[in-house]
Amino acid sequence: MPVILNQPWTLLADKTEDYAWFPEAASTFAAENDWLYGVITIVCVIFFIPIAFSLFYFAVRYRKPKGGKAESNTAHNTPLELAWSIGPSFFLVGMFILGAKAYLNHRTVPDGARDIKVQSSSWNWSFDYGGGTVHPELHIVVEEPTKLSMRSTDVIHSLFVPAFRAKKDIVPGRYNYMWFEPTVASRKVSDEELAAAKKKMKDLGEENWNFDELDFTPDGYTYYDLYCTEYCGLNHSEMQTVVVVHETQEDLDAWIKKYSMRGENEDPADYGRKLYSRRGCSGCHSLDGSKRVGPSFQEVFGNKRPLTDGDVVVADENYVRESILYPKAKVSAGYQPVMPSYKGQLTEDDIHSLVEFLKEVSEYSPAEVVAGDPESSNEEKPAEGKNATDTEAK
Ligand code: HEC
Ligand SMILES: [Cu+2]
Repeated sequence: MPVILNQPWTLLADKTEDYAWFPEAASTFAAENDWLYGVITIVCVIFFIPIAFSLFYFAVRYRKPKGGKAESNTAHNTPLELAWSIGPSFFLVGMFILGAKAYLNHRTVPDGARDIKVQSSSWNWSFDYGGGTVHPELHIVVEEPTKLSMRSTDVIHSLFVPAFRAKKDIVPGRYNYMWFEPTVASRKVSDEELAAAKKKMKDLGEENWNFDELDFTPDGYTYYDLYCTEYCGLNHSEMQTVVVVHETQEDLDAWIKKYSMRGENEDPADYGRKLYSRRGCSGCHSLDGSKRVGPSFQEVFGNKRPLTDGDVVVADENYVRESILYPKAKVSAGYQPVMPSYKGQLTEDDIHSLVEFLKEVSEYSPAEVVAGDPESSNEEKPAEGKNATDTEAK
């Protein structure tokens, strides 16, 4: 028998979470924040109802018929005025004190908090765990205070983890920080469940992991949402990632190690593909030829690229390297110079892997200059011809 007939309340129980006042509470801030929010809401309602009611009541009660003569005003009622000024101010001062205490708690990082460097850019998050490990997911340890040292490379972003009740703006040109202490660890899903999900993603041909559909990460951990809550341009709503809370420091260290660098026998192009999604290139560069904020990688390597200053260059290894380290040195025609520099953030091996990956995904079309250069000649062969055979061989 379907559950709904057998035990209808279980259906409701499953749903209550969806309609709850607040998202799940998973940090030391949550209880106090929610309580204070509740108190302030109740105070507001207590005042709002009698005020709104009196407004309508008096409007009706003292209505005069058309053409009636207006009565003279009563100018003062001192006891009444004192009562309605002093009475509510107690509530206001009380709310201020409670709010200020909570705010100071949010701003006072406890000693010994683990420091993670956060870089935000339109529309990516990257978390630096030290030792060259950078990843778009935030991974921390349960019951350990964590500090985020945050900066933005372009516009104002704001980091928000609803389950932690923690949120802070990130302003370009200065560091900002926040902290929190998670109280509920992520769960690890079974290997079978993870394998099934991986297969499904592969069958669907998903380029990236589909977080809307799956409530765990590609490493099999359940997660909390983290997103940008400051409108920061076109794809602002997609500037989201996840927080995974590890049970132990050892578990986190193992995870960090897994992402620290290219595996010993790992093919550079395969690793480049990982960096492509891990380091945020995928937010601006597609692989299927469609134009995002930047040109599709399908059309880059080996092709003639028109620049905004009218020059045309062939996208060889050095050009790609320069584009990654000094994106503003040569700007592709038809695009804004908004790519962040990855100088100091990618190792030479990372760049090499990205170059190999670009070679793999690029479609070589010697006949045309992709963004349309009026003087493009159809005969001239680009210097980097190797890629042509690469692509044809497939
Ligand atoms: C915020 C969006 C953004 C991100 C993130 C980004 N790029 Fe770009 N990229 C652009 C834009 C826009 C251009 C074109 C303008 C220019 O040349 O600077 C570009 C240009 C390039 C070019 C030159 C392409 C051409 O037309 O010849 C390469 C190569 C490149 N990016 C590689 C990367 C790699 C590798 C990453 C990740 C490590 C990355 N980009 C991340 C926006 C981005
Ligand atoms: Cu943002």
